[in-house]
Order: sequence, then structure tokens, then C-alpha cells
Amino acid sequence: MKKFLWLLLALGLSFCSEKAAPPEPILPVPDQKQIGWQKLEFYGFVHFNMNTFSDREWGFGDEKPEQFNPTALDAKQWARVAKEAGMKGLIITAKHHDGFVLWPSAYTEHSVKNSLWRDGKGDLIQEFVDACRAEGLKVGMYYSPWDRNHPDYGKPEYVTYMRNQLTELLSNYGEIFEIWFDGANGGTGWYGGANEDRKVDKFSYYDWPTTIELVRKLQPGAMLFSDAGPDVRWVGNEHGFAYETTWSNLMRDSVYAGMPEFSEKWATGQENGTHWVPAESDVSIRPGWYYHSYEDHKVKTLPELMEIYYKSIGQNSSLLINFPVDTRGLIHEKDEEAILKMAAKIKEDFAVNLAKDASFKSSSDRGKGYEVNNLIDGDFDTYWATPDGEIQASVELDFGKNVSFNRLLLQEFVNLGQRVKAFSLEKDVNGSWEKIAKGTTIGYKRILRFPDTEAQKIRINFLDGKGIPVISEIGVYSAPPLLFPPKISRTPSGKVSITAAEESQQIYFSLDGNAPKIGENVYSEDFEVLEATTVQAIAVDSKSGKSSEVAQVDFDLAKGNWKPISNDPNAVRAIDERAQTFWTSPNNEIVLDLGIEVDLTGFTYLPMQARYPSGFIAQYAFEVSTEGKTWKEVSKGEFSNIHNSPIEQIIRFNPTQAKYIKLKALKTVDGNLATFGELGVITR
Ligand code: FUL
Ligand code: CA
Repeated sequence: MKKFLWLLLALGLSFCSEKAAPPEPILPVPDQKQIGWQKLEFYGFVHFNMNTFSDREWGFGDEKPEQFNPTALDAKQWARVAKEAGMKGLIITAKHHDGFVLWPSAYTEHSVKNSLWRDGKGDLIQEFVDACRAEGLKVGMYYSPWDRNHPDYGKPEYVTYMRNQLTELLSNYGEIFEIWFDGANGGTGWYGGANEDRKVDKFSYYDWPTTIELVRKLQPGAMLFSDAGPDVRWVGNEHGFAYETTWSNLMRDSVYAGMPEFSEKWATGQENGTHWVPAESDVSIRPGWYYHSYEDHKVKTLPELMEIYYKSIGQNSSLLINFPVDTRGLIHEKDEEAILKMAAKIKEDFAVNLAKDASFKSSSDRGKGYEVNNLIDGDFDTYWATPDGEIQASVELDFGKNVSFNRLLLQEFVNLGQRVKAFSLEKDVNGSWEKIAKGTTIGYKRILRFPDTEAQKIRINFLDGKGIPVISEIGVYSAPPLLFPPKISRTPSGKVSITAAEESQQIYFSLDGNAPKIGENVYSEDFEVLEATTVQAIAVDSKSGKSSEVAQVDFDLAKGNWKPISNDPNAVRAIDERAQTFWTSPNNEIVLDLGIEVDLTGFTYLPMQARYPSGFIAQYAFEVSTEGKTWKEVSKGEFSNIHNSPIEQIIRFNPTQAKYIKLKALKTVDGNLATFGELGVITR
């Protein structure tokens, strides 16, 4: 009897272990740390440093340690918000381009140790690390290679300084999951008082191989980020958007950090890329990376944040959302509210995986261990795959009844390399297949969005790939509709119109600076706004009664009577109230006649918004005149980070009288003729 049982058991075991052979990997493949990192998906950035207090995006390097003085700093609050938002880690700006460091480094006096904060005894990196660990968040460090404070920047001595500081950061604070090396480097700066322009050869100056070796030695598990990787690459823009086609494979030997053509030529990754260097999408929750109180109402709306989610995590990229921590040393209430709304909406969109209740069928599978049920077991490490050579294949889902859905989620088992190049989704309509949506690459995660559609049976077709499909998970979801805030626009002569995303939605607005109230001030036709006025509006869905986020625009003087002083008739494009048009000035300046004399307190400059920008103003001078002959300069300075973040630049100055204004480009980012997307004035 006993013997018989043993026999049965042995038979059963051998039967269970008859697993078919796994597919051959297609190179390149991720290494262990990249596999772990990929599953994080969502983590946060904290931009908090000297710029927070100098109200700049890029400090010049001449700031004083005393300026750094948060009044209520609480890193625990940052960690709590990040955790509640579903983020898996936080990366902090240990040192930004201005050179000030958040820890008491032994190698510089330009540090928190000489600030008033915690009487100079504080170590912000330590507080940050402790707060993250307490919430179970991973810890990352941003370290700017460019240093506009250091006297030796540009010389070999500085590279030693940089490595000494990295050694401090990577030895004294425990395990680090990512180190972020910024590609922006070299240019004007204070440099210990030299006040000059210092160019470095971005390819060779930092001797990256040696620095990478150091990082590997101190933190073998850390992901190294830069435009060029080596472990994780920049997505090539600061909107938080990956691409329709996004490969984790990169021609790594052809790229280097800060190379000018990276975004256009390399950022999407390449099908035949030689190394595994997946994309990370970075974006700030406000227009700027650092806190500016004038952006308190420009926190990204829920629709904007969801667009980012679907275009990053939904397009084979990780997502890094930035909090510009404020001068108190806290994540601003509005930023917290926005990120928590986003977290709730992600949960809502993916609440029920309809595929879980479906029966699955595939055109074929490679045998035991690779069947279709692996696609819905919630385990990334189990997968469905076809026999060798069968690149084209399909998986059919039968829900058993008609269901409504609008999202398809697919995950490739990328541990064996990224493969799929084309796939489609079809539904069964009375016995024939009708196309609903299609995609190109999948990678670690791909989410397709399409209008609500109903079906009992659907089919996913794998149409083309570098090899057989190897798929970990499939999800089908029905995301509830999202109400978009209305769009507010004004013509040059001052007519304001407000439009909602759908006609069935009712619009309410306000002009007094308070949020619009449902039931008060229904918008029914255009109205006039000629002077500085804040217009706010919401859209209300009549079916559900739900309302959108508030849209807000700060208008100043209408431009109806303004005239450009130029022979070029196209100059009006700089004042046509349309962000998409621009003017290229032949002499790098624009002169406007405002028609009447006004009290000016500032101006706004919107860089051109076209796909391939040119002539962004990097350094400017602003002059005013009352008769158009004698000019007075009222402001001069730089538009920091305008290249990567071409948002409206807002410059304020002491009140002055003007009938004529002149904005001069002293320097453009690319040396091309200056372009003007839109020019405006501030009178309040
Ligand atoms: C850019 C920097 O220049 C910005 O200031 C910011 O730190 C962003 C994350 O990277 O290249
Ligand atoms: Ca699975």
C-alpha cells in the first residue's frame, strides 16, 4: 500500500514538472536591479533647495547660505503625501545648479551648515532619508554635475570635488535606489566670483566611466539616471510624456548626457538598441520645478495629471512627478490635493479588471507552464507564450455577457527582452471581428484608451514582433468619465469665451477672484474683459451633477489698441492672444505702442510653442518709454530653464509709466533670431 502511494506521488511529480522549455531571451534584457526598479512605476521628485528662497529656477551661484531658511520644514509631510499618492520612492535635489548642498558636506562652505536653519546643525538629507524610511519609501538623490558656485568648475579639480561629495552622499545615508544626473550643464555662473561663461565638453569633462565605477562600488543596487543612462534614461521632454512607440532598448554608445540632439533623435529608444535603458518621464506638478507663489493656481489639473499617467506609465515608462516644496518647507496644500485626486482616479480607473471573469482562449501556446491563465493571475512573473517561430498569435476573451469597457492593459515579460511591434484589439459583432484600437510597442506596461465600447467577446492580435509574444498580464477596464475644466480664451479686443469639453455641460464663472459657484453666473455668451481680471470657470455634468476642476486665467490689459512698431506685418502674431502663433524678429527685439499711457508693474513672455522651437530668449532687457524716443531700462535678467520648460515667463518690477514697451533678446538659447510667442503686460 505504502509503495503504491509513493508510486502515485512520483508519477504526479514527474507529470507536474513536464514544463515546456522557456523562450530564448531576445537581447538586450534588463539586469536584476532594472527588473526590481521597473516594478516601482511611480515615484516622486522633491525640488527644494536655494532656489526655493531666491524664487528662481536656476540660481546663479552667488546666493548666500543665510538665504536658505525654511520656517516649518517637515520631511515627514513629504513622505506621507508621497506614500498616500501611491509613490514608491522620493528623489531629492541634494545639490542643484547653484551648488548649495542640503547636507553638511566637508568639502564646501556653501551648505546648510552655514544657514540659519536648525542653527546650522541640520542635515536635511538625513531628515529626508529618515522620513522616507519610516514610510517604507525608497530614497533617491539628484546631484547636479553643473555647479555655478564652485570656483573650480571647468577644471579637473572640480571633478574630484564632485566625486568627494558623491562619496559622502552614497556612503552615509544607507541604500539609494536612484541617482539622478542632470544633463543641463555648462554656461554662465558666479564661479567663486569670476562671473563668467564656462563651457565644458559634456562628453569628456566629467570622465563618466570613472564616476559610474565609484557609484557602482558604493551603491551596487542603485539605478543611474541621465539622458544616456546607463541604467535609466531621460524621456526627452519635461511634460511627463513617453511615446506611442517606446523601446527600452537604446543605442547607448551613441548618446551622452546633455547632447543637444537627444530629444529628437534618441529619446524614444530603438528597436535595435544595444542596451537595456528604459525611459523615465519626469514632470513637475506645477509649471516650474521650484516653488513660486505666483504658480499657486497653476497646479496641474486632474485631467492633465491623468494624461501624464496614461502617456508615461501607460507607454512603457516610469513616472517621476515633482513637488516644488514651498518656502515653509512643506508640500503646498494645493499640490497635495492634486496628487491625491490623481491617486484616487487611478484607483477608480483600474478598480475592476473585467478580464478576471472572462474565459480565455489562445491561437496556440508553447505548452505546460505558458497557458493563457497566466495572463490573469496577477503575477508578472508568469506568462503566456507561443511556440518558437509563431510571432503572429491572438488571445480571445469571452466575458459571458455584454460588458462595456474603454481601457486595455498589456504587460510584456520584459525579463526576456522587449518584443512586440504591433498589436490590435477587436470585438465580436454578430460573428465578425471589428477593430477597436491598435498599438505598436508594449514593453513593461502599455495601456490603450478608447471610447466606451460594448462586447461579449474581444480578441487581442499580436501582429508583429522581434520574436514570439511573451505576455505577463492582460487587463480590461471601464474607466468612469472625467470632466475637463472649461477652456477660457480672449480675443485681442477683449472678448472672453468659455467652452466646455462637451456641449451638454453647463458652465459657471466668476470674475471676483473667488471660485465660481454652481447656480451663480451661468455662462451663456461672450463678455468683455479689458483690464486686469481673473476669470475662473467650472463645467457641470447635467447627468451626474459632478463638476470639473476650476479653470483660471489671469488676464491683463486687452491688446486691441496695441501696435507693433515694425515693417513686418507678421509682428502682430506676438500679440494675437494665440499661443500657437509666433513672430521671429529680424533684430532680436519687439517694440509695441500700447495706444495709451499705463502704469506697468511687469511683463510676460510666452516662448513659441511649436514642435521644433527656435530663438527662445535666454537673457533679456525690458525698456519703457512714454513718447517712443527716450527709453528707460526697467528690468534685465535671464529666463532660466526656458529651453526644457518653455512656459510663460513672468517678470515683475517697480511701477513705471509707459506708452511704449521694448523687449530685447540679449541672448537666445540656440543663438537663432529671437522669437516671440506672445507678449503681455502686468498692471496689477
Ligand atoms: C532640468 C533642470 O535644469 C531643472 O532645473 C530640473 O532640475 C529638471 C528636473 O532637470 O534639466
Ligand atoms: Ca501572469
